[in-house]
Amino acid sequence: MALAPIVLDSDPGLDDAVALQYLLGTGLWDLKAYTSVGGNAPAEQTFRNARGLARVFGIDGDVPVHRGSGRHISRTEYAVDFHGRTGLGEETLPDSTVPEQTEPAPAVLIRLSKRYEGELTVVATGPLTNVATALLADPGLAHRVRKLVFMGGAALVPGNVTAVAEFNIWADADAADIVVSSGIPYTMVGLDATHGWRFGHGDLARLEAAGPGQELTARMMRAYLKTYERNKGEDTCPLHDPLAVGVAADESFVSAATGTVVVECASELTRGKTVFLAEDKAGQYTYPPAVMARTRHSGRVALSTGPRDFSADFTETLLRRPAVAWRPAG
Ligand SMILES: [Ca+2]
Repeated sequence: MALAPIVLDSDPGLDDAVALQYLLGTGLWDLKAYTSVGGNAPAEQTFRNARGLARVFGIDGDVPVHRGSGRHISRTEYAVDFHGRTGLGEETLPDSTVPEQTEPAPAVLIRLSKRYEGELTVVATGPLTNVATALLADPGLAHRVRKLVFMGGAALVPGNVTAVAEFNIWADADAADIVVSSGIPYTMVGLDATHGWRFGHGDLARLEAAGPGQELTARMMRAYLKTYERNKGEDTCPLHDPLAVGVAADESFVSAATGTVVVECASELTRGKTVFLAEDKAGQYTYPPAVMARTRHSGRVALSTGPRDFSADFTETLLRRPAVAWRPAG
């Protein structure tokens, strides 16, 4: 069976890094491009990280890595320090062995959506800057993509960067709102579901016992666990970005509902909040016509964990796809 074409658009980022490893480990996808976007680290750093990850996971000869938009659409400043000094904890990876691609990520999305019209899946695990930039340049993209699955948002639960907003959406709220109002078929995998699938010290011990090919992954997951322990007092960490990749292949990792997402962009207080208008509660509230018009486009929204165990699948899948042997310099 031919593998399904996919683009992974991410802001690596510790959980982005293992989302890539997980994607490769599933054996389900033909990764056509790996595109970067500013988020967990500045745009240039996430591009460096993406090139390094392509190298250490042994795909840099096959999968082009493209630099994303340098500027977010929302003109907001934000600071990030959650993912460590380089965005990958303390890891500085060896650079890719291939020359830099010159085609920017939004152009790649447009080109691949034409080449694989009706087939292409896009998974976005950072701010939606690249996807929105592509949609502004070519609104037809929305109707050529088979599905967009993005990690972001908080439908019915509190946020993680403000009381109501999740980081990826908050970091470029206008981009997110452009995407969910574009007509693109989307699945939102936000904190409602990602906080339910966790990675713990038992899972880490399995990676640590798996030999040199999992050393980098184990170090990154140890750093990620430490971040959650230090910042939130939790002894496990959520599998945010990997879950979006999982859901792209199998929605049963989450329980989802159909409805419309509207992103708050104007308010200083609630910027980045993803307001979820559930289809089955459509008659319950009254909104102004401009908001009601938004319900013309609906998507799937993960509201909790699903019947299939993602935590178990995640670690099993990583163990099937070790990094290539390399050592940090020094
Ligand atoms: Ca991310």
